[in-house]
Amino acid sequence: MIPNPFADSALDSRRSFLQKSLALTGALCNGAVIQDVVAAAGRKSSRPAKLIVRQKSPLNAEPPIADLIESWFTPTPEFYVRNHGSIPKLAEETFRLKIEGLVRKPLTLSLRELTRRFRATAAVATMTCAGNRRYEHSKVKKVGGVQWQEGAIGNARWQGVRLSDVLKPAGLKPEAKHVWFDGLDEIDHKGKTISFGGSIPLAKAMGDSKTMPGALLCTQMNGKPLTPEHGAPLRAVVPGYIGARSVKWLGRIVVSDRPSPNHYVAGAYKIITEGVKLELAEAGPIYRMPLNAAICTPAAGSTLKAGSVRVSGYALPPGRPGRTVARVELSSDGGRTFRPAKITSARREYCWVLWTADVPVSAKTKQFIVRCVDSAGHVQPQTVPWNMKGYMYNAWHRVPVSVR
Ligand SMILES: Nc1nc2c(c(=O)[nH]1)N[C@H]1C(S)=C(S)[C@@H](COP(=O)(O)O)O[C@H]1N2
Ligand SMILES: [Mo]
Repeated sequence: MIPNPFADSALDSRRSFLQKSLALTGALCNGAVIQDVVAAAGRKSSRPAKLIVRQKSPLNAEPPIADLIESWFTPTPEFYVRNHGSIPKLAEETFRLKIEGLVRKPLTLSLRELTRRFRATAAVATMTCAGNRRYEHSKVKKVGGVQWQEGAIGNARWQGVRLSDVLKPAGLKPEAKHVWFDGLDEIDHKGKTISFGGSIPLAKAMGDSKTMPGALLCTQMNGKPLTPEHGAPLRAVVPGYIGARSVKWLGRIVVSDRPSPNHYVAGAYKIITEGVKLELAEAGPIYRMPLNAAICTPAAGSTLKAGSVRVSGYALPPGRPGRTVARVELSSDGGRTFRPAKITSARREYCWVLWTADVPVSAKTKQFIVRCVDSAGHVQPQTVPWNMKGYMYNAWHRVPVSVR
């Protein structure tokens, strides 16, 4: 049995999260770390975290969005959980990571070997599910899968080792082009038991940006060992890519000349509209997360007083190297005019920003709309085409309100 992480006192776990984070500040003389910890400590409320369970088994849950934007770092108890199967309980002592495929020297590493042999690395990155905001696709025509609202997203400090450092001693063969990740969870799929797999191009695995270390093999999240539901004892974290590529309970890495044949690479996480075999064969896997933004307060359906209203939310840059969020804009007149919001957090590659805007409202105001623009001038789309699996919904986010 896995203890329910949401049942115990989240307040205590938040306290110890902050204590551990502060201990970490003492240990590392790194300006970025100190700033991040200050940002985490600046969290406004100590309300116990409660995730909204969208599915009990397998467990799929997202935080209420008003809580989500209380801090730039998402405390682990408030971080969405996305599982395709049961949460495996893996003993640290017997856990082994295998590295095979197009390598000169296949490796089998214990957790100890992994963390002792390779240099410790940390990165802050936002994780988001390709199905975040999926329920909006369902408004057009019902799509399958967990009906996520805007909460299948979170920002965390991930600690572990660089995948590139681990691949070096294994010795890459010249044909190597892709890296597969295999999870140790067991998933019922059409009467068979399969594992959850991911796949990323080798160039992404080795590092694609000036500021980020490429893919990580993580043992910690927010300064504490990974919890079972977030992949303990080891998970991949691929900054900038959809969450599905950050395989939890990582047991095997395979270097290959092609993407993984695992169902979650070859058969799911593709943009399709008909679901026929040819369409699936033609569509490539989704890798990067899309430019996106959402209003988190006020809640949809709120009744507001005429005057000025504080609107707040998050915005996410697309998962391309070097891209950040340049502007966030709000409209209260149905999208005719937009005003800039104030970005209140750090702006980093592969990380969300938090923002607020004071917006004048009158009896005529029917909704707020947010859209954002990235540092290359790309504007979040007004609408997006429907797709069968409800992936990558990133149209302007509209929140209906009434004003008295
Ligand atoms: N082994 C395994 N890894 C997995 C999954 C899974 O079901 N099994 N879900 C993936 C998906 S779709 C997402 S969005 C992220 C979510 O990570 P989290 O639950 O830590 O938020 O994990 C990914 N890694
Ligand atoms: Mo996901």
